[in-house]
Amino acid sequence: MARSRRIRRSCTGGAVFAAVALALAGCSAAPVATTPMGAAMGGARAGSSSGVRMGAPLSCEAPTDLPGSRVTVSLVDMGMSRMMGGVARVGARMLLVARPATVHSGPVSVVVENSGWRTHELVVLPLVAGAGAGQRVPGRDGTVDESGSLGEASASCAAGHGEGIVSGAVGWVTVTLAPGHYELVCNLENHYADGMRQELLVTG
Ligand SMILES: [Cu+2]
Repeated sequence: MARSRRIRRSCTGGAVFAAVALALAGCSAAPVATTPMGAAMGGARAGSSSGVRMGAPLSCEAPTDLPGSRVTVSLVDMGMSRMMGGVARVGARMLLVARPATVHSGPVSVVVENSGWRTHELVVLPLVAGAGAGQRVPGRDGTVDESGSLGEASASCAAGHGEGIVSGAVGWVTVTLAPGHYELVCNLENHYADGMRQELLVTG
């Protein structure tokens, strides 16, 4: 019975991560529940309970000596086991998980790992006082306003701007952040609406 309770906790604790664990790991592997990230990425990389590989293997790594604090962002396409191509519809399930979600002000190196099957990117946007992640309203083109962007990682296996981080690639960017609230987003068509955003808190 004790085992039953442990499994139950891992399947219900932590709203969004529980959803990932359920979707990607089938809520069956006890070890993945030790940390939210473990739940998300363990499931993504290990494959689903049906044995279908759900996450794209990474083909490169960011330099280990990037300046400042390091935030690792994992991008995941859920409900896919292979490249499907085309523009993502609104309602496609995607996930952007940044860890840690709080860093000190100053240089921050954001390392973006695309374990998804689609091409993605990562843009650092300021959040106005009182606003939360996910509150921007996409325009007709399915993207949000990037005014005030502090930088982006959109190159495959390279730093800074590019043509997008392809499936399995890693991109990175170093930005200088003052204390405040920021939103990390993927701003490819419909990806923001589909869940690719998370707040980053920068403390003094
Ligand atoms: Cu994306």
